[in-house]
Amino acid sequence: MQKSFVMLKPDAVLRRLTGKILTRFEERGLQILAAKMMIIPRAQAEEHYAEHQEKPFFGDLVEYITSGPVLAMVIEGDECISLIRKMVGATNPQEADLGTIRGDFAIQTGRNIVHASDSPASAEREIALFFQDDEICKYQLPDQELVYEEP
Ligand code: IDP
Repeated sequence: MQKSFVMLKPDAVLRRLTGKILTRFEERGLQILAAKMMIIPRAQAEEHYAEHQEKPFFGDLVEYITSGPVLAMVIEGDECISLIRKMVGATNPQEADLGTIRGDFAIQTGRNIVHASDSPASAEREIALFFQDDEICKYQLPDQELVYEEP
């Protein structure tokens, strides 16, 4: 089982899309281990996006991500990092396939409504940046043998 850090950005929250997006992850069979609404402190946003520090859009990105509440989550499932990236779609919503979250709900890169870890290393780093260990719930879903061949 793999864990991914997924965050519904302020535009998703303010557009009241959180329920619709969460439903997609749940209906896929994924398990939500942690979820919290928060306004990200500036320093934490800068750390989260540290790899983009030198990019021209870095300032706007930090403004955007700290502009309102986000829903930060830890989601678990088999190979879920790449699976969730596929569900999220391309960074630029204009290039995102229909049926993906960005392809269905967003138009511009700077307002692309959702973040999802792109590798096991970033998932580990991002989860640690947003959650304490005791905020991540350990529990068994009752339908795992229906979702997985070998739960
Ligand atoms: P990702 O979110 O699909 O992993 P990254 O390249 O890691 O994409 O970029 C992080 C975030 O930075 C994007 O989701 C988007 O919000 C923002 N971003 C990336 N490129 C641009 C850009 O060219 N203009 C404005 N914002 C951008």
